[in-house]
Amino acid sequence: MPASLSGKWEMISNVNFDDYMIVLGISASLRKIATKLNLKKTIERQGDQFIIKTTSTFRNYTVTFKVGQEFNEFTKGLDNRHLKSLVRWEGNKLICEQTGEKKNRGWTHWIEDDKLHLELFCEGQVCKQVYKNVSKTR
Ligand code: ECB
Repeated sequence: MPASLSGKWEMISNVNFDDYMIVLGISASLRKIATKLNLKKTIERQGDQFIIKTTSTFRNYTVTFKVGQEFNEFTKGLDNRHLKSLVRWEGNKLICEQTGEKKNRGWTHWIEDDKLHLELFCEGQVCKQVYKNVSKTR
């Protein structure tokens, strides 16, 4: 079993988020707000189902899926696109491929040095975020 992604996490670094949002077509005014946010993640596992909540003072986004099972994703409040998404394990990395209008889109999560790492990628841009654990118990 790969290192557990479950728990509460708070962002400590965020590199190239603006360029990732630009390729998604996010407006300058929205990007200005978004780049200032301190994002948090809550990752829960219920059986073979994952629930990933991304929260902030501005907007929240939740995705629920089963590993290996394609699902319809609507990125409500983000770029508002409809995607066919598929999450799989590759070694200790949880990888999501998001098929839709934008090419080579998805994300990868893994644990390294007790930190939650996330790469958000789209059309050649990669945003790299690192989160520290803020769970009460882990
Ligand atoms: C939910 C807080 C983000 C609010 C930003 C608002 C507007 C910007 C619009 C689009 C930017 C694209 C992505 C925002 C970044 C984070 C949101 C979730 C990214 C994501 O797909 O996370 C995955 C992996 O943890 C689970 O959904």
